[in-house]
Amino acid sequence: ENEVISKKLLTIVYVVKDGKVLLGLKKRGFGAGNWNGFGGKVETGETIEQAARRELEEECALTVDRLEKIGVVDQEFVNDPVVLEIHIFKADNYHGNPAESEEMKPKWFSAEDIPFDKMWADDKYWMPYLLKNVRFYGYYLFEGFHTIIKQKLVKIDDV
Ligand code: 6OG
Repeated sequence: ENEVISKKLLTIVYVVKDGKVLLGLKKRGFGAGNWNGFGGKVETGETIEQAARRELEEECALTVDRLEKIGVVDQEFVNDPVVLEIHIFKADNYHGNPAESEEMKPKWFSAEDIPFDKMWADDKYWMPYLLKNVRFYGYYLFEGFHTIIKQKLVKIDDV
């Protein structure tokens, strides 16, 4: 019997400059109260990278020249047929000043001070890869919003 699933495409952008990572405190919606990169859903008619740039600008008013695709994470929740396919980008450059939006309150963190206890539980596993420019694929099955019950993380040549 075939299992019916639906995939949702999402983006996140991490701006990393002078050894610091820009994160935003999510003020509402999915993952509210967590620190995260800037991103959201890919809309019909746009590419994944266009969505990443749009969400970055909407959520913290920054634009970037170069955006590097660094990882993909599939996230599933127990008893939920929806798979979130999250495309993770890194930028080493930006224009503008990080500004608070309705969705996110931005703040720079040094690599040693990344607040993993207030982030999605998988981020601590792959963030070291992102910081070292190692491309990766991750799979995380969540029970609720905090507990990972199955996981996989591999380095890959291309994303
Ligand atoms: P909206 O529905 O608010 O977009 N997201 C995750 N981010 C990280 N770092 N780890 C996760 O664990 C995540 N699961 C989802 C993707 C939701 C935002 O939340 C991100 C989007 O940027 C697997 O538009």
